[in-house]
This record gives sequence, structure tokens and C-alpha cells, in this order.
Amino acid sequence: MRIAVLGGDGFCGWATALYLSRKGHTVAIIDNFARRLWDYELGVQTLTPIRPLSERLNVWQQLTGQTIDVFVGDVADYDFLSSTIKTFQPDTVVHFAEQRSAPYSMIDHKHAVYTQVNNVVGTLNLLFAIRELQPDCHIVKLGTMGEYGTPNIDIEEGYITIEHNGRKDVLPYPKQPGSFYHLSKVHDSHNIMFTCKIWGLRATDLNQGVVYGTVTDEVTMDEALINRFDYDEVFGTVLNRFCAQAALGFPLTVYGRGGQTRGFLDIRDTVRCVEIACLNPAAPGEFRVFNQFTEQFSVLELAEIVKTVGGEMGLQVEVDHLPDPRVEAESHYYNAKHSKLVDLGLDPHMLSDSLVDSLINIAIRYRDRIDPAMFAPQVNWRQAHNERRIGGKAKQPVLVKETV
Ligand code: NAD
Ligand code: USQ
Repeated sequence: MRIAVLGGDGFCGWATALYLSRKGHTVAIIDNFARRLWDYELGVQTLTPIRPLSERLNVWQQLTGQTIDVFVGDVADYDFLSSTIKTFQPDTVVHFAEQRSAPYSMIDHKHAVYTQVNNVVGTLNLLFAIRELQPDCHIVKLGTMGEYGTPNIDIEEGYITIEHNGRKDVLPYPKQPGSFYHLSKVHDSHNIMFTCKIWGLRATDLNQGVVYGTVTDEVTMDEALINRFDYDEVFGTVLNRFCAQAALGFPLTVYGRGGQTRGFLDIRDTVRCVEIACLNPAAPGEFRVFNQFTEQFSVLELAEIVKTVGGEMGLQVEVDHLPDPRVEAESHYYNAKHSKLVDLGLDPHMLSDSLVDSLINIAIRYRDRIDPAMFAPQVNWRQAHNERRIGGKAKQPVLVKETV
């Protein structure tokens, strides 16, 4: 297949592009390096030293003989995106190219607006470009489990059957997102569903849980291919952060009571799930939703697991409870269905098999690069305007898009 990976320089996109290339697909990466700029803006860096994209791809070609085309530009720029689609003519587009941090979207007004414009306009552009230039192309879009929030009933895969006043229908599952970022994903889902209905586009929304780890078979082929491992308070996800904290002997930053429960998956399952979606495309006019995670844990359960396993490895791990900077339920019912990808062939990796090699050992290996100032949460959902403190000084983040 000809597969365009939008956001292919990012964490999920890089691992996916290499995986699909190694499987023999013709892959193109489309990215504007916004993610690298957000690191500069916030004064943070990935734990692992990632190389420039051109260097990564040269090494990939030398190792495998496979070429991955690159189109550098902004998906939210319609002329750029449509000319890229016209040139590459993909059978499938995998769309990762969004601002994906909930805390980033909650910094202040500018960051909320930027997140929603970047994400919603980028996806709208893709829908229009596919309709105009490549209408049979299958869109595989990265959504999030956070679109559903934490309702007090079971979470279904995209749709729920409702009986009301004696009548019955299958309706989109209700959405209760918890940040301006998560809201952008809901807006995307509605736009994609609408265009499948009116134009007959074919799309799969992968409502992905929190991804952990950094190791895939491809990125370990050479140090130059290493993937991101974010641990800072804005882009670092909870398990990566706990492992970086454990590696440095800092208490684990559990927000509130830690009863917040989420779906999680290994990065190796992300790439496999995307492959499964590509190989089993939605039908024309179909808007399909898969819940993409493998296990669910509460934040406190994760902290206890890291404490136990870290302790067995000789690390001193303590668990701290900080006031929750987010507005979220700190204990709640959570039971989300996730059988559709398994039915199509996903053989999940379990955290118990990944924690040491894909997380704790990586954190230990690069622990000299860890800056503990990045551990404290500084973006508070209750404030409309947040200042972040870097190196002891208050710093008002400057939106990179405005300064570049
Ligand atoms: P990431 O920030 O590492 O990668 C996103 C990539 O998209 C970056 O390389 C960035 O430069 C690029 N990008 C962003 N906006 C762009 C634009 N307008 N034009 C061109 N390129 C642009 O994020 P990630 O962790 O790889 O997440 C990828 C996708 O998966 C996101 O849509 C995210 O919402 C979703 N997702 C991620 C997780 C997770 O835990 N990482 C979980 C669920 C869903
Ligand atoms: N948390 C802590 N301590 C920390 C960091 C986080 O207790 O140091 C808690 C948060 O309060 C939250 C939970 O851990 O309850 C998850 O937070 P997270 O930062 O790991 O993940 P989240 O903000 O939900 O976002 C991440 C990705 C996002 C993706 C989402 C999937 O950044 O792109 O959409 O996971 S989901 O959570 O299913 O919506």
C-alpha cells in the first residue's frame, strides 16, 4: 500500500512509519516539526536524544534499503496538504499530526485556540483534500479514549444502542472530554463522521489510550533511530514520568488520590493496531470507531507497580500525592470495551512484559539527561492563564507558531 503518515516525526508516527516501511509498504512522512518547536518553547526535551528527521531516514535507508519520502509542511495549510496528497496519491492516510497534550491546551487562551485550530483545521483540510483528489483513500485517524470521559456506565466502541420513549436507535457514544485538547478530538470525530455520511469517505477513528514505552523492533536497530520519551509535565504521559522519576530517585507524582483510571497500551501495539486498521479498511461511507488500548490501570496502581518493580531493581521509589492540577474525577467507575482490534488479530503486549525493558531501563540509561525541574505540574485547569517556572524563573510560554 501507499501510506502517508501525517505527523511521522512524532512519537507514534515515527514508530509507525518505520514499522509499515519494514512491512514493505511505500511510506511518506508529512510533518512540520511543530513538536520539536514546542519543546523549545517550553524549555523541555525528550529523555532520549532524537536525531533530525533527515538523519533518521538516511540511516533507515542504509539499514533496510527502504526509502521513506518526506513532505515538510503544515497540515493546517490546505495548499500544502492538497499538493502533497496529489503528488503521493496514498491508498491510506494515517493522521497523527495534531497537538496532543492536554496540559499544553490548558496553558492559556492562545494555547487553547492554537490547539483547536491546528487539530480541527488540519483534519478538515485532510477531509476536503481526500474528497477532491483521492476519494477512495482510507483515513485512519488517531482519536483518544479521553473523548468519552469517565461516565458511570460501560464505554462502548464508538456507538451505543439507546431505547428512549419506546423507540430504539444506534447513536454515537456520548462525549465528555476533559481538556481543550480532548475536545479538539471530539470535534474531529464529528467532522469525519459527517463527511463519511455526505461524501461517502471511508474512515477509522482509533480512540487510543495512553501510550507508554519507546522500544519497537525498528527503532532499536540503530541508536540514530531512537524514538522520543517525554517525561516533562506538559508532554510526558503518566507512566513515562513515573519511570523517569523512579530512575532519579524522585517521588512519583500521583495527582490527587490517584483513582483516575485510563486505558493504556505499549507503543508496539500502537503500530500493530494502525497496521490492522490499514489492512482492513472501512467501507465507503463507513465511519468506524475502534477503542485502541490493551489494559486499564488507575494512576495509583501504576505508581505501586513502578514502586515494586523499581524496588526489585534496586531503585528507591516513593509515592507522593500532589494536589490534582486537573479537573477530573479522582475515583470513578471505568469499564471500556476494546475487542474490535483483538478480533482483527491484535495480540497485545502486557505492561508486566514491557515495564523493565521499554521503560525503566531506558530511563536509567539516559538518566543524566533528566531535568527534575520538569516533574512538578505547573498547568492548572482552574486557571485561565498559567505561567510555567523554568530554572527557578517564571516564564510565560510564547506560542511558537507566532514567533517562528
Ligand atoms: P507527537 O507530538 O509526538 O507527534 C505529533 C507529530 O505531528 C509531531 O511530529 C508534530 O510535529 C506533527 N504535527 C502536529 N501538528 C502538525 C501540523 N499542523 N502539520 C504537520 N505536522 C504536525 O504526538 P504522539 O504522541 O505521536 O501522538 C500522535 C497522535 O496520536 C496524536 O493525534 C495524539 O492525539 C494521538 N494519541 C497519542 C497518545 C499518546 O499517548 N502519545 C494517546 C492517544 C492518542
Ligand atoms: N497524572 C498523574 N501524575 C502525573 C501525570 C499524570 O497523576 O505526573 C494523571 C493525570 O491527572 C491523568 C492521568 O494521569 O488522570 C493520565 O494523564 P497523562 O498525562 O498520562 O495522559 P492524558 O493527559 O490523558 O493524555 C495522554 C496523551 C494524549 C492522549 C491521552 C489518551 O498525551 O495525547 O489522547 O493520553 S486518554 O488518556 O485515553 O485520553
